[in-house]
Amino acid sequence: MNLNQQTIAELAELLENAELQAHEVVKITDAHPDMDWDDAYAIQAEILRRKLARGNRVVGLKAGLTSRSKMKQMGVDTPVFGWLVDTFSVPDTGEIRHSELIHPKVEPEIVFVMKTALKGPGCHVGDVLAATDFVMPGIEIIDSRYKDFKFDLKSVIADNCSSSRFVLGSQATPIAGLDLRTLGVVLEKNGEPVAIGAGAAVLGHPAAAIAALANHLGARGEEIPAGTMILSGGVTEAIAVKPGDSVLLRIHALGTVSTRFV
Ligand code: 0L1
Ligand code: MG
Repeated sequence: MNLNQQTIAELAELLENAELQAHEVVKITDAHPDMDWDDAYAIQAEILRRKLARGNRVVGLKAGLTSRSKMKQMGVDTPVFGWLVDTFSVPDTGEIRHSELIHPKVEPEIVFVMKTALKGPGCHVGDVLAATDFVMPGIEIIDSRYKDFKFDLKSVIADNCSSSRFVLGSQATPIAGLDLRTLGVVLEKNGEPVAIGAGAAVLGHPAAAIAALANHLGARGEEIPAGTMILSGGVTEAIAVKPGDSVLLRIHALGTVSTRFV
């Protein structure tokens, strides 16, 4: 690590204040070009520590930048990982206050809920399928705290991978007999399809994103606990939304989920 604890705490406070007060900041690597990967995840962990100290609860984990279209959109080439807390959760068909966010975008996700714990290293798609309880459709609302949604990989990891809100569908589907790679995904905005894809867009198989998360945590001596809900990453590029927009996601065999920005 190249940053000291005081700098990590200051950067975590800067980024969390930007989230809570809905304002942009310049990407933190501009002032800290020597920041390394461990520093980035340490800042992310410090933001979570601040939230837990205020009584927030972790309700899930996420993998991000797991599809080629997302990697291309953001100009990066590796997945990233983050956490989700209770205040990010929005009920299916519920409303999201646009003014609480900076420049939100929505992305369609295949969501896993784990039956048993998963621990890397060496975790593979088969391990994930064996450990999965069920899958659901989910809309993730990402809202980078960085100016113009522009960042590098270390800055976005520190910013908890742009996490801000998520909406889960109400249908839980067991994966037996499902090929998650061929599930068709249609994201609609105001009744019009705006992004279309299939599960295989996520690292060839969405379960590969969960395996990558287990291996990432395993390298840190941690695991995915049984019962964890995990967003496996946007199947398509993310779509910007404004107040008044309605968003509906349909995933073949998994059902629908929707939200509205007010
Ligand atoms: O969930 C995601 O794929 C987002 C990861 C962070 C990058 C972004 O803000 O697009
Ligand atoms: Mg996502």
